[in-house]
Amino acid sequence: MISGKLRDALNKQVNEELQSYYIYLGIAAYFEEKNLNGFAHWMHLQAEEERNHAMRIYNFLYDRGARVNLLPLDAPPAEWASPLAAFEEALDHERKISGLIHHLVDLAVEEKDHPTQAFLQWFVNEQVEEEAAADDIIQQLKLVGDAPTGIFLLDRELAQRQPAAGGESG
Ligand code: OFO
Repeated sequence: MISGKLRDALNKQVNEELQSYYIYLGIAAYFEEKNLNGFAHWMHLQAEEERNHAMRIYNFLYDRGARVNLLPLDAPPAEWASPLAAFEEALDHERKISGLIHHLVDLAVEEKDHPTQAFLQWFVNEQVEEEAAADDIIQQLKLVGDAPTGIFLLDRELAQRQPAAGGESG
């Protein structure tokens, strides 16, 4: 049986993942508005991954005999100064999420909850990939600067992103 402390912290993480979904949906809408359809496609897939992360934790809580309490979400911003600013916000957000995941692992260790520790390892690794992916795009955007041809080519590249395999993974 999962402890009340860990249950509440995982419930909060369901909310954080859904908040991530909402922020990335907001960024996708901003790209859509700018006719950057490849950027929007990339962000839609990222948003979907976040919803899947929330569902992983949701399902885990029920598997452990706990219940899920859904919490309110904040409205994301509607505007960013540039595609670079939007991706920088995404990376800052992922760094915050990594910190929260690490805190959850610490709590699971304190509570001597081995199943939760094992469960969270997937998220620890996923965060490394997510931070690296956002940082990679930020570096490309910095190289391109305001050059329309560079933005156009990057938009085409981001349009190639494929959904993560395996339903709720990724
Ligand atoms: Fe982007 O992170 Fe979920 O966990």
